[in-house]
Amino acid sequence: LVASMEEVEQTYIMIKPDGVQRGLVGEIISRFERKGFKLTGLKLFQCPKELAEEHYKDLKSKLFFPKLIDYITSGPVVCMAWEGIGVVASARKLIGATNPLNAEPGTIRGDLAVQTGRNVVHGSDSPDNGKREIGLWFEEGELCAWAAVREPWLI
Ligand code: RTP
Repeated sequence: LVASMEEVEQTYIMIKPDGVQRGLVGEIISRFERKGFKLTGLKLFQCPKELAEEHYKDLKSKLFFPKLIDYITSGPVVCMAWEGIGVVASARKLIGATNPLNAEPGTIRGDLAVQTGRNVVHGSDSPDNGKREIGLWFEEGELCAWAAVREPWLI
């Protein structure tokens, strides 16, 4: 029943400024908690422009890049590190398609968003990017490797 360390992944999830402004923080966090993943890092944070640009550096050549940076730095975001078996792909499923109009009902974007440019949440797209992004957004001392005090129904 207990997962081996190789199966356990980390992902970086971020509630974007529209999610914070619209009061969706609790709703979004609770979806990951109820699924059974473990929260290992959490902070409200006003993102500097340089960090937003580094986070989205692969999109630098896109026409929407300046707008994306303005959006992400327009107000505080909620930075989170989540841990669990298959958490990277599973979190992307919980979040839903990038364009909220294509996101299935039941997903965060399917239930709570309309526009790609205001899609309320980010999730890492690979385990390597999960580690990279957690390293980018958190100082080491801000992360907690805690053990759940409960029977291992959920890991
Ligand atoms: P995310 O990184 O936020 O989880 O999103 P994603 O992988 O689903 O999508 P990606 O293509 O990496 O785009 C990153 C974010 O850029 C914004 N975007 N705007 N045409 C547009 O205006 C446009 N396209 C993308 C979205 O906020 C998207 O989540």
